[in-house]
Amino acid sequence: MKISLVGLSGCGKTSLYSVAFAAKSPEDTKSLSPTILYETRRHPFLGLQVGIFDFGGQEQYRKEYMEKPEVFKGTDILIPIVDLHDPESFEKAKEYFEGLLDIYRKNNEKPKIFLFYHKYDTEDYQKELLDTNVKKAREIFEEMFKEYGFKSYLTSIYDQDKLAKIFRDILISSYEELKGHVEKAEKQLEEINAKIIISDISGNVIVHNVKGVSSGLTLRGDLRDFINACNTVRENIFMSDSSTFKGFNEDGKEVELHIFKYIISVLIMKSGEIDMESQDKLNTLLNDMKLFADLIISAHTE
Ligand SMILES: Nc1nc2c(ncn2[C@@H]2O[C@H](COP(=O)(O)OP(=O)(O)OP(=O)(O)O)[C@@H](O)[C@H]2O)c(=O)[nH]1
Ligand SMILES: [Mg+2]
Repeated sequence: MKISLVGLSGCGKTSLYSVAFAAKSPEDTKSLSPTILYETRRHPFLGLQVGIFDFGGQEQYRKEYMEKPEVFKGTDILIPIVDLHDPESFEKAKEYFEGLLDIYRKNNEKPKIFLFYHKYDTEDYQKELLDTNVKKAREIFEEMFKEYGFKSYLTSIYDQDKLAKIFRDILISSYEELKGHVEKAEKQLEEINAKIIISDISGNVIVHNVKGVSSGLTLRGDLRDFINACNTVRENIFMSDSSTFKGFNEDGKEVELHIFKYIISVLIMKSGEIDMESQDKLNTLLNDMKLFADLIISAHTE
C-alpha cells in the first residue's frame, strides 16, 4: 500500500510521519529541516507493508515532480495537507493539489483522498484566527476534491491520540469489514473493567482503554518487547498460529496476552478479580478478535 503525503514546505508532513509512525514527540519536530526531494519509509501494519512517501514541498521539488510525475504512480492513499497557521498559503496549496489531481487523471488513477486541515492547535498561534482559517480553508478545498468522495480531518501533532486513530482508520479504510470490528471493539472496551490493549504484532495500537500506552500508533517499548518475546515463543516453541500467555504476582495483579493468527495481540491487565459481566464481555471480545485476525489474513490473500 502506498501513502503519499503532499503539501507545501513547512505544512507538517515530516512531523506527521514522525509523530504518528516513528514515536517522536511533537516537540522533537521543531528541529526538523525541510525534506530534500522525497523520503520513503516502510511501516508494517496488520501484516501489510505500507510505504509512506513524504514529498518535500519546497518549490524546486514541486517543480521537479510535475516534470517527472511517475513518482506519484501507484498511490493508494493521497493525503493533501493544509497548514491552518498559514492562510496566505492556501491559494498556492490549491494550485499544487490541482496539479497533482491532473497527474492522477492523466495516469488514470484514482487514489483515496484524506485531506488534513493541519496544525489545528494554538501552539504558537492565536485561537481566534484558527477558526477563521478553518472556515476559509473549507471554502477553498472542500470543493476541489468533491468528486473523489474524500474525507477531511482537523489534525494536530499535539493531539497524538486523535492522530493515531485517524491514521489507523485511514490504514484500514480499504477493508470495509475490518472497520466494523474495530468500532465494535472500541465500544466493548468501554464496558470491560480491565485494562486492554489491542495491537498488531509489530506494535501498532489498534484500540485501547489505557492512558499513555502509545506514542502515535506505536505501543510503549516495554509492552512491545513483551509481545515480541511471546510471539517468538509462539513461533519457535509452540509452533502454532495462536497462543496465550499469563503472568501474575502476589498482589493479585495479572497480565494476559492472547496472540491470534500471528497478527493480532490482545493484552489484558487486571489488578484483581473482575466481575462476571466484564469477564463475559471479555470472552466475547476475544472471540471477536479471533475473527478479526482471520479476516485480516483472508483480506491479504485476496
Ligand atoms: N503548531 C503545530 N506545528 C506543527 C504541527 N505539525 C508540524 N508543525 C511544525 O511545522 C514545522 C515544519 O514541519 P515539517 O514537518 O518539517 O514540514 P514539512 O511539510 O515536512 O516541510 P518540507 O519537508 O519542507 O516539505 C515544524 O516546526 C513543526 O514543529 C502541528 O500540528 N501544529
Ligand atoms: Mg519534510
